[in-house]
Amino acid sequence: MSSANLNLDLTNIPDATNKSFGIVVSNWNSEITNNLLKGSLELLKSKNVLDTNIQITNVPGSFELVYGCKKMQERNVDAIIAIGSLIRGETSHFEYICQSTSQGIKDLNVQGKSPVIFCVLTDNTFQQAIDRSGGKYGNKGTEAAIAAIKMSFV
Ligand code: DLZ
Repeated sequence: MSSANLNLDLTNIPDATNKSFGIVVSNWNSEITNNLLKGSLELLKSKNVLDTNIQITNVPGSFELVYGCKKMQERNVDAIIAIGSLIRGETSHFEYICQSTSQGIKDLNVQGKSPVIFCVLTDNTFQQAIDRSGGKYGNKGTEAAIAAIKMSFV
């Protein structure tokens, strides 16, 4: 279960002045994904990542994140954050997109180019997504940026 700032150990995050990052953002549920992006950018900048070392691309929905991240890997950034927000509907469509997106991003990591951080919320309700994108359970975009910095040193 999620709780506020549970994984937010700000003391052990290295300075990332010379690191480069790609962020691929899904436009679906953009109110949520824009807040996740904001959290990621604030954290990266707090660790001295230069604006010129952050490349952002947008894709229509979470299903397209895998393709967007694969293209981003070709730019040789040190780490990539995949940002999306999947919210359960009335049909099984949600499960298919969750599965394919998470498996696809896992596959990109197995290929061993730039690491891709999974910042895709998979919620049952819109409120749960709000709670995790700058609400009462913190901002998963911030946590993803911490993971991206740490992976950029691996
Ligand atoms: C189609 C769809 C649906 C129903 N729900 C979401 C969602 O909650 N979050 C999300 O990121 N994308 C959703 N999509 C769009 C798919 O990810 C994809 O963009 C389309 O199926 C086109 O390939």
